[in-house]
Amino acid sequence: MKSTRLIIFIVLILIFIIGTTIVQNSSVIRVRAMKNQWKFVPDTISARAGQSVELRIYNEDAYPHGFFISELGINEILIPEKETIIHIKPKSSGTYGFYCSVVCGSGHYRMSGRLMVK
Ligand SMILES: [Cu+2]
Repeated sequence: MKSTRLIIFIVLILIFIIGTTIVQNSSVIRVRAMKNQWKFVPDTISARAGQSVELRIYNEDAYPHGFFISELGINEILIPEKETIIHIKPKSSGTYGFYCSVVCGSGHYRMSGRLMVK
């Protein structure tokens, strides 16, 4: 009976340690689509190859934008005045451009940035 409790205790400790490690390996990057400016801020973000990243992109505008990274197969709609969460895990290092993929107005074609993967 005592050994059963000890095993349960050890398993709980292991779950806690593994859970903490997973959380530390996934980083959060916050980006804003700036109101009426057709730009992402920051427009340069970075990550490590093989690392899971949670992109939290808040669209300040009252109309939708898009978030497109060709090489990673990402193309999401950024809902107006809401945060959109996108999970990425770039496998190899390099510079990946990201772009708005919804024709959103006069500044649409300059609405871009880059993801630097080391
Ligand atoms: Cu656009």
